[in-house]
Amino acid sequence: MRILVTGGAGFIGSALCRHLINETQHEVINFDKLTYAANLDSLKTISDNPRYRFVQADICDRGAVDAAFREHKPDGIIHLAAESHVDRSIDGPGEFIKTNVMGTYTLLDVANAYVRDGKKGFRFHHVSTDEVYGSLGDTGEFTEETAYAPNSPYSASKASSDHLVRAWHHTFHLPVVMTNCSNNYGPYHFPEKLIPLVLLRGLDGKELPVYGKGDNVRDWLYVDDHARALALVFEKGADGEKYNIGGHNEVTNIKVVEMICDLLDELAPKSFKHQDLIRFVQDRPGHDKRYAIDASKIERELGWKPRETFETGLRNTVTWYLENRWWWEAIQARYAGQRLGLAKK
Ligand code: NAD
Ligand code: TDX
Repeated sequence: MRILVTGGAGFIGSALCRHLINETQHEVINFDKLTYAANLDSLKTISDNPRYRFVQADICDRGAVDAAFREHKPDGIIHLAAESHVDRSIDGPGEFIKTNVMGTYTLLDVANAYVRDGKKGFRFHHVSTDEVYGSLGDTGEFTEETAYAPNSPYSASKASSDHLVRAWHHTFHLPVVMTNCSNNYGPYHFPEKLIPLVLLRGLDGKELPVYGKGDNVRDWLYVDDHARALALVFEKGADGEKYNIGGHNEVTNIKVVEMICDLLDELAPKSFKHQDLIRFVQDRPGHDKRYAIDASKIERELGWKPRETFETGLRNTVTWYLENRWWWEAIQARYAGQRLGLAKK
């Protein structure tokens, strides 16, 4: 199949493109605007493959989306392009509404016209987040039936896009599948997010910021496990269905940071203990307490299971960053790990 992947130069999108090219026979058209979060270096290993092509364009630009559909005639779309960082959505929500809501609308509208014009077997796979379900207390997990209760501008924009996809399926019978996953981590992760931020600051001997008391819980999913799940849902997911994807790895933020510190002590030892760099800092406004995913539907119906535990995945990740300085040193010129999202004017 020829798949239009939006956001294929981002963290998860690039893992998906690498997976589709290396592990399947699909063709990939990577449609990406190349925002600050994009990195074509993440695609170096596949960019010469004849089954891979790249289009630099904005999903909000209807003319460009139309042209990509006309020229490449995709058999389906896996839509990942988004503004993805919660802290940035606090500082500047506008881009999140534009890309995540209007961009998704534009893709749906073009895809719908394409199907109505006679394209057979097309499917629209929308990639979303567990953050649309809001925040959990000490117990329970998000299922596909959990009511939406987004709390940040980011999660509200993703929830809006989920609703648009649902509506296009219900009203226009556009063939869709949806996935909502928990926090991803792994190689090629932009260092604004907790794990790569702490890893790179730790390597530089800088203070490691933990928001609030560090007792917020995230459910970590190794990015290559996620990429396999996305390909599987695209290929085998039932029309109109939604699948939650998670790695069964609930960990408090302070524990995540301590684990990274211990790995750095082992793999890149310094004269000090990395845990001495930990600092508790002002909390994120509206900080969701806990996320946890019930992934039993995708496991039961499609036979997917994560391969990495948090211990193995985190060790792979730290090792990868230590061996691939070329990738992240180039990014540090654009973003050096400063605090974002304090809602200051
Ligand atoms: P990312 O920020 O690393 O990458 C986003 C990509 O989208 C970038 O390459 C960027 O250039 C591109 N993009 C942004 N605006 C665009 C536009 N208007 N037109 C075309 N391209 C545009 O994001 P990510 O972490 O890889 O997340 C990918 C998707 O998965 C997002 O939809 C996100 O909401 C979702 N998601 C992410 C996580 C996570 O932990 N990272 C968890 C759950 C869901
Ligand atoms: O410096 C930090 N210190 C800190 O304590 C940063 C950057 C984060 N945190 C905390 C906030 C969160 O509780 O760590 C946790 C993880 O933060 P992020 O890496 O920013 O991820 P999160 O806000 O949980 O959102 C991520 O998972 C869901 C992705 O960025 C989203 O795109 C995805 O939908």
